[in-house]
Amino acid sequence: MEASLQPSDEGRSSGPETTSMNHRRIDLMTTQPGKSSKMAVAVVVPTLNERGGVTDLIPQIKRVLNEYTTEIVVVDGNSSDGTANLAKDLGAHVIKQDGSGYGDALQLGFKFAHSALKADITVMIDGDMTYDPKDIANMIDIVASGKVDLVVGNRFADMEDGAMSLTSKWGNRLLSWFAKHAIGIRLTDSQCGLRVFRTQFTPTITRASAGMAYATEMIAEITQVGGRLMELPISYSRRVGKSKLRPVRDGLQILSTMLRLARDYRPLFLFGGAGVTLVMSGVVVGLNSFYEWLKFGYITHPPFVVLSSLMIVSGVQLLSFGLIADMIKSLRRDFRRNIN
Ligand SMILES: Nc1nc2c(ncn2[C@@H]2O[C@H](COP(=O)(O)OP(=O)(O)OP(=O)(O)O)[C@@H](O)[C@H]2O)c(=O)[nH]1
Ligand SMILES: [Mg+2]
Repeated sequence: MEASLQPSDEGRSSGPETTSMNHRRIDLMTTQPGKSSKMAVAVVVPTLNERGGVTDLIPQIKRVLNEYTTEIVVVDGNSSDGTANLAKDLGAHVIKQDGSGYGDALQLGFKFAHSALKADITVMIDGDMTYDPKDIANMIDIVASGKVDLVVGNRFADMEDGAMSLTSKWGNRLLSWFAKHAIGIRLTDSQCGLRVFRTQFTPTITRASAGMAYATEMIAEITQVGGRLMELPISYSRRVGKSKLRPVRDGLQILSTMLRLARDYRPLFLFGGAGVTLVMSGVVVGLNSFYEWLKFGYITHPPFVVLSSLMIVSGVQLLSFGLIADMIKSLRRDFRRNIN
């Protein structure tokens, strides 16, 4: 993934006096070397019937982040088990989601953290107690150091037996492999739901998909505008309550989102790769006919020649399209760079 544009400073909190948070703050390094400022942290938790998880999660977050100025934002998808009221009683801000979907909930929470809370750092974490809140502090410190803009957890580093089904494990591996090659996201665990980022990126990541594919889009959008990415080993446990993931449907949706991102951000890889594959397949299909023509002067199966020619011509066209799309992408990037 190319780092083309500088991250926007829009919406960045300018200091404690401009924020509505009024808890105790600690000094953390800002992105400007040598200058320290007080930073506020917002933890966004999407929930859909996660009463069991939220019961422990909110007190634990408060405990492990007590050194920070922390606000917890629970975005509830109209749970029927009383999650919203419980979260409110435990001291979280509760936003009720009008629409539905994991991505939609996160984007609502991020907007609230950015506009209403004016947080400097935003954390996202599932409400099902699969992630250990103790991992958050490390991630915050890395972002606060100013060297990285987004830290993503790697669940494969320390996973409890049975925390992820075999299908999900392989599905996640496949999606991460595809994200690496098609979009340039170099992560072992591109779908991990525990992340910490600088809130100033919020406007860049809040016009995206409503579903589970948002996890990939969020990383792609941040890195596309020059955000620096890092992966950190974290622990991952069995969830409390029922899963909301629909492995096949969500997996296919994530794959199709990745294809769209590849079209926009890596057209040469997508169209060029498909073009080269088609040309090579066309050559293989036509090889026998070519041999016959050379050796005997006639061809026994003319349809193979037609098919081979069609494949080679289409492949060259796809490759050319990839080159043109790549040129347009570069021009667009230069144009945006000039505007900024
Ligand atoms: N507000 C809201 N939250 C959602 C929605 N769908 C899922 N969530 C929450 O998003 C988080 C992630 O969903 P999970 O079911 O844990 O999905 P997962 O982590 O991929 O899968 P498992 O943890 O293995 O079941 C959980 O806290 C869910 O409650 C939704 O439509 N709206
Ligand atoms: Mg989960």
